[in-house]
Amino acid sequence: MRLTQQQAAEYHERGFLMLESLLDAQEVETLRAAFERDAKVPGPQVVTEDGGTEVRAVYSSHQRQQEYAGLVRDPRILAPVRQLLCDDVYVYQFKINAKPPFGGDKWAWHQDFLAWRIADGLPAPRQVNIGVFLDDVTEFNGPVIFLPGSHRRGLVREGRSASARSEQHLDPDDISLSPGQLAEYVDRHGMTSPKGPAGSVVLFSPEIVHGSSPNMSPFARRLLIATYNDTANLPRPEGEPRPEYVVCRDTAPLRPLAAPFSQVPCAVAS
Ligand code: HL5
Ligand code: SIN
Ligand code: MN
Repeated sequence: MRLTQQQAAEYHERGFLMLESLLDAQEVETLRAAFERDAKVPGPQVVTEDGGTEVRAVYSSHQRQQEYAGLVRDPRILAPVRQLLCDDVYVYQFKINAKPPFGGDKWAWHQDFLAWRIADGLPAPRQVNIGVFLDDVTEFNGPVIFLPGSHRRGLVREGRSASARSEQHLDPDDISLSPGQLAEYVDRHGMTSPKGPAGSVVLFSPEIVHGSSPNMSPFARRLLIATYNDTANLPRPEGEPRPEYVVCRDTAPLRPLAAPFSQVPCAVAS
């Protein structure tokens, strides 16, 4: 379950690391079915595409679906995260970005940590994101694009824009890099988009510049993103904290399951 020294070095150097086909086809099926169920649960945790009814994102499914409660504690995922960050981590945020066929919109160029510093008073970028491919990710269905090494230059931008695209969460549109900033960053770092079969997992830094294009293909691109935070780095919101679906309140350190989530049932916490 441990990353090799070379893999850990690659994560720190490039700001992301791809683990191809970490989960098997049966597990992917289980996770997709759980998403289909969870996307039907009404509530503010479901974000729809602008002017439509299609699902753009669903938050905090790990609090409602046992497959996801298990997945975030799965040793194949939690062990590498603890290795890269520290032993005591919890899930700060959990979302599935659905990017439906023929119209899943873009996710603007941004750095996650800026969002969490502004919105939640998160002290330090002591997080690791995991992106789990629930569909095959190709050049056609809007893969996430990373600027390798951009996480090592701190935050590019300061604040958020005056108008909010969504009230439910902070959409990357509100904190996106300007065209000039992006051009300079791409000139220096280039762009790359990890692609691979469903069940692949990409670990990525909260400071790496990333974004993705709209999906004009007939294929969905459901991407699960769980963000782990160091338990010694709890958010300190200035005013009212954001809702629990977007900033998880259970900050108890997670312990890895004894076996893959598909082999050990894991009760949902709440
Ligand atoms: N939607 C997230 C939030 O916390 C922020 C984005 O990719 C993470 C920028 O509201
Ligand atoms: C995000 O960074 O939250 C969105 C990335 C994506 O789903 O393409
Ligand atoms: Mn992001």
